[in-house]
Amino acid sequence: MSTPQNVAVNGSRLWQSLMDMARIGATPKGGVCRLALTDLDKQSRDLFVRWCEEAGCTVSVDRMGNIFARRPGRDDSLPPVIMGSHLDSQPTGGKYDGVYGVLAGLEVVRSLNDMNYVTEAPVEVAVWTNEEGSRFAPAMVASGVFAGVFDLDYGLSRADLDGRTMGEELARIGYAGDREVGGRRVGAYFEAHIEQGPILEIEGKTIGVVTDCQGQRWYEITFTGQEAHAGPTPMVRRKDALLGAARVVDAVNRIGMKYGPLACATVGLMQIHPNSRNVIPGRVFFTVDFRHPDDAILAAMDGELRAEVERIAGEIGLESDFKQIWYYAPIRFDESCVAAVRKGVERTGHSFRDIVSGAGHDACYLSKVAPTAMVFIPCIDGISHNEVEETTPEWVTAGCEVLLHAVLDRADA
Ligand code: HGY
Ligand code: MN
Ligand code: MN
Ligand code: MN
Repeated sequence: MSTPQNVAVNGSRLWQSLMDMARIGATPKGGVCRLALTDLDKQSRDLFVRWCEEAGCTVSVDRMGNIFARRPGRDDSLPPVIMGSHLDSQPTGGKYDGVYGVLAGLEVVRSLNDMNYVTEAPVEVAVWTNEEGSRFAPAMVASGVFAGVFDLDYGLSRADLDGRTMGEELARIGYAGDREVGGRRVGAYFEAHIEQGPILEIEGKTIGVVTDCQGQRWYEITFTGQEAHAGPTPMVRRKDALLGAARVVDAVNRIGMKYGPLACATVGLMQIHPNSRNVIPGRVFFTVDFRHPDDAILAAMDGELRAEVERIAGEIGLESDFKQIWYYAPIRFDESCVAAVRKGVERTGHSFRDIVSGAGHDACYLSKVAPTAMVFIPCIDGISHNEVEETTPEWVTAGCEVLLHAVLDRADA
């Protein structure tokens, strides 16, 4: 099937949709706070569904709240080519993380409508629930259920720090769908996303052809010592849980630096109990996020962390509860889909480079059930997971053009 001639996307329409969506959960510094399954997430979902129905799609929701907007193909029995990403954000998130992939997918549908072009296979735009893993851990849990990595009960039982589960919150916001999660054939999956790092911008490249995604390990650690009075308690008699956590934070950084420059090691969340100025902390809960593109190095980092946690807890006399709550190995994306992205780059003439994704994406799990690839565009100063996250209308348009060509290549294969 030959690709239609006048293939184009409407970049200003896409940019306007991004700005309209960014009003939902807008923060004073120009970012968004739309945590998964909050009322603001619901508002963004409702807006997306309305736009898709206006574009002639039929919309369905599965039991993990994943949304699928379907545009029929000439042969509707073929497995769909799906584009997608996520609408949930970090607490101090940006306007483009996730949203760009969702709305670039919608722009592809709108552009196919403008061209009056019907692809051979159906195309769908997907919104995956809780990609960020900020409110509910782990990240990417709903695309993980879709890919059969997690079972449905596990997904629905993920709870936030207040004990509210994803199942309860999906029902509360009206997105506990009736469709089974996954278990269906997908022709191909493409995710457009901002790079969330500095490489493309530094090298002056417009498109990142994403060949791989690094692996991750997430941990939850609880140190328990003894609350005591900050005044009369001698230093040598203390069981200070926060001292232990602080030493592990330093150890995490040392492990990251040791295995750098590709290693990433972060402590991002910490709860101190009782969190009072004049009480020696008796209990501290904190998280560790390790990443590396080489699984063996990720395993070595894991081993060093476990040894350090045990040593530090022993030195201070703390009880330690150490859990690895999430792991996925580095991902290599599908050759035929990466080739489709390359074709999009050739046809549009945009500058490009191959790139490994530092961030995790729903595409990592979709790659287990469908040929999958990603398209990156630069973001200003490589900053993301920050309210100042920014990109340009030119880059947004370029990435969507490449996405359109890649989708046509697979949907008309
Ligand atoms: O953490 C990540 O890589 C993604 O933003 N959830
Ligand atoms: Mn994202
Ligand atoms: Mn993110
Ligand atoms: Mn993602």
